[in-house]
Amino acid sequence: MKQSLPLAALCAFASLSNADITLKGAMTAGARLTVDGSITTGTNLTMGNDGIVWRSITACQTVSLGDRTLYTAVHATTLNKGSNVSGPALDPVSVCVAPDFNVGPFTPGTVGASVTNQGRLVLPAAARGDVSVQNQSTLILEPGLHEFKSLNVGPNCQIVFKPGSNLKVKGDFIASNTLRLTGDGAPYAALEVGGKLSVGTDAYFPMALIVGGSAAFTDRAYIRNLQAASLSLGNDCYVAGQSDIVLPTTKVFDDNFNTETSGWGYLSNQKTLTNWNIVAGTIDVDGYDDGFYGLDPAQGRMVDMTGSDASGTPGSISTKTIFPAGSYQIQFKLAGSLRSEVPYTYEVQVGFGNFTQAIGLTWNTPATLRTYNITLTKPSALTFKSLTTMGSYPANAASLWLDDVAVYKIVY
Ligand SMILES: [Ca+2]
Ligand SMILES: [Ca+2]
Repeated sequence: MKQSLPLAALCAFASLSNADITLKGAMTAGARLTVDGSITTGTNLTMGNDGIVWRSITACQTVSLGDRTLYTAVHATTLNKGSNVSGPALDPVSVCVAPDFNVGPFTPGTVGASVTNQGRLVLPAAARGDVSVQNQSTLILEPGLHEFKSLNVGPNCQIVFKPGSNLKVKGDFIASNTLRLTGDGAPYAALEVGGKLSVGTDAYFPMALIVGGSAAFTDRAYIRNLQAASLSLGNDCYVAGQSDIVLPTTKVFDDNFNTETSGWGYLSNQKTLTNWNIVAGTIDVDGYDDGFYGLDPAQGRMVDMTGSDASGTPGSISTKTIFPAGSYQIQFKLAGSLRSEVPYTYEVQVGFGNFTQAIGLTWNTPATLRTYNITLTKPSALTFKSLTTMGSYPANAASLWLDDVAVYKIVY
């Protein structure tokens, strides 16, 4: 018997399975951009430091990558790289065809709609004029095609897409900070903008997006598949893809500290660890299971980066493993001191080859995973060093908690 998938299901799959950026013109991005898929631009591409592009970069002109960028392939006329950039040599293109795609047609209406401050409006699918959504408001789109002449959105708003709802904006779509496109239909919705798209910080756009004009997102945008005339991204943006993309990495180091028993116990002042040398001061290993009330049971045991002696010498640890030169991704979790009796901000520095990064966290910050991409130019250990020296006990016997340290070798 022959089976067929409904078209809607096919389209939904297509919109979820790509995390690609396709531009007729240029793209610029700030620091720490992650793209799960590929980037294709008709002219130049410029990325800031610490970016990752998991699939290929294709540009009809120059590609400029900041320090410590990771990429898997670049096809362009010219490749400029910052320091410690990981990836294969430029694969030059001599003839390049700029991407092309069509937006519209659009058939908006003339009667607009507006949601006033802190309001909530449910809109049936229809052709409309200019639509505005003011501060802290919610616009709910019923199933069907919504066609607006333009769309303006104030800060801290959300647009809820019911399943089967799609949105076309003939003119510009302008939004302030913290706009979330949510609802069960959002990941599957088609969103088209004929004019320009300009969005503030902390945008969440989980659907495929087509923009006839320029697209601009400020810091911390989350977007999926995007086609536009050109694109500008701030810092810390993420172009998300399907969850099953296999990262080109091999795990070469992994330590969750859960089996540490040497000197085990509440306030242990430990001087040895299985996989690490303690190169300055002392550290503590504690967990919820020894009665350390602030810790998350799910983390098992963790390392407090400063021991418990009243001298308060900040701890410093270094992997016994020396990693050969090459490209790596390191991951680890850091939490605040989690001790309300010492409610301070502590700072820990991670070091790997020429790379160092100081991280300061307030006392009540939960354990958060951090990821960095680093190229070693010479064999190196991974180090964590407590930077904070506090005046007197017990404040000088606390630091950040370290857990779940992993090192991945990048494999091309
Ligand atoms: Ca642990
Ligand atoms: Ca301590």
